[in-house]
Amino acid sequence: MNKLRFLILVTVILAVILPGVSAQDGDPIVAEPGQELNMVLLPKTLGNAVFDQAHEGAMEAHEELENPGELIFNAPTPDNAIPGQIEIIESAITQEVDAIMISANDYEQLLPSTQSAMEAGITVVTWDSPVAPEGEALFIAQVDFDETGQVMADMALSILGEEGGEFAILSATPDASNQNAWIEALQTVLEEDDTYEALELVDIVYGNDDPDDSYNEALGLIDSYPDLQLIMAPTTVGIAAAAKAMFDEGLCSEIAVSGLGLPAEMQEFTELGCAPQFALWSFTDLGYLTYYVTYLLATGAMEAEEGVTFEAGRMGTYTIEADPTREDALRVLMGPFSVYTEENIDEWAMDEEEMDEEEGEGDEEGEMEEEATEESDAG
Ligand code: RAM
Repeated sequence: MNKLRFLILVTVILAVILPGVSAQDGDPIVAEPGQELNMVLLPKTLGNAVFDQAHEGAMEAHEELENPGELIFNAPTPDNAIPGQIEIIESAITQEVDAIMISANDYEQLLPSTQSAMEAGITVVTWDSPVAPEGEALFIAQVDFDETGQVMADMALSILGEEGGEFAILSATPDASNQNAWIEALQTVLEEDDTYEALELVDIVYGNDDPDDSYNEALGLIDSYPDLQLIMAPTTVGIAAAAKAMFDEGLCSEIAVSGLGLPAEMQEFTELGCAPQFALWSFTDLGYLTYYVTYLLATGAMEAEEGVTFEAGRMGTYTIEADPTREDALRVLMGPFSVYTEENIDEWAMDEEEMDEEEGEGDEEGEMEEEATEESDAG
C-alpha cells in the first residue's frame, strides 16, 4: 500500500471510530445525529409557561438530532419542589437514563442525588438554576447572573427616577439558586454604585413561584409599606401575580411592577401601565441549547472542560467557560437579555403568538393567524 492510500485509510477509520469528534483540534465539535439517549428534562415545577417553552426548545433539538431515545419531561408541583425533584432524580437513576437536565430548586440540597446520578454514569447538566459545581457537569446560564442584578437596578432607576423611593423584592422560593444570586447581584449594585443611592430596598418576600402565594405576598407588601413605589419580581410567576394584584387594587399609578417577565403574560399589564418595564431571555432557546450541550456530553463527543467549543444547531457556536459568578464552576453563556416596554411589547408578544400558532395545524392555525392580525390591526 502506498503512503497516500495508507493515509486515506487511516483517516476513514478515524472518522468511523470517532463519531462526533471534529477532525481538527480547535474546530467546533459537531454533534453526530441518531445516537440513542434517554434524557430527562427536569424544570423547577410543572405549570409554569416558561418551562413549557424550554420543553418546546428541547423537543426541537431532540427531533433535529434524530435521537431514537426518549425525552422525558417531568417536574414537581410548587408545594413539593425540593423533595419532588429529589424523587424524580432518584427514579431516573433507577431507570438508568443517560442524562438529566435540571433547573434546580436548591443549590445544596439536591447535591446527594445529582452526585449519585453522576456516579451512576448519568450526565447531569443544570440550566436556568444551578446546583453547586460538584453536583453538575456544567451550567447553561441563560444570561450572566451579575448582569441580572445590573439590569434590575437599571429598570428600578428608570421607573423611579433620580429621586428614587422605596421598593421591595417579590422572589420565587427562598432556596432558588438563580433568584438568590440575582438578588445578591442587585444588592451589590445598590451598595457599590452611588448612581442608585436613592433606591431603598425595604424587604424581600417569597411567593414560591405559586400564583396565589405571590399575589398574596404582593398585597402584604402594600399593607406593610405605605410608601412603597415599586415591586421588583425576578420571577415570571411573581411579576405577573404582582401586576395583577396592583391592577385589582387600582394601584398601578402608585406602585409599579418590574422584574423578569414573560411578554405573553405581561403584555396586558404593560399596556395598562402596571408594569412599565421588564426583562427576559428566550426559554425556548435555553431548552434547545441545553439539549444540544447535554447530547454532546452524554454521547461522549465533548468533555465538560473550559475552552471547548461546539456547535449548537441553529444557535451557532459556543464555548465552555469558567463561570465568573461561581467558584470552580463551568458554564455555557446564552443571552441576551431583552427589555420590554410599552413601545416594543406588541411586537414581542406577537412573535410568541406566531410561534405558538406554527405548532397548531390546518384550519385552526389559519383562524388563529387571522385573529392575531385583527388584534394588531385594531391596536
Ligand atoms: C420563573 C422561574 C425561573 C426563572 C424565571 C425568571 O419562571 O423561577 O427559574 O428563570 O422565573
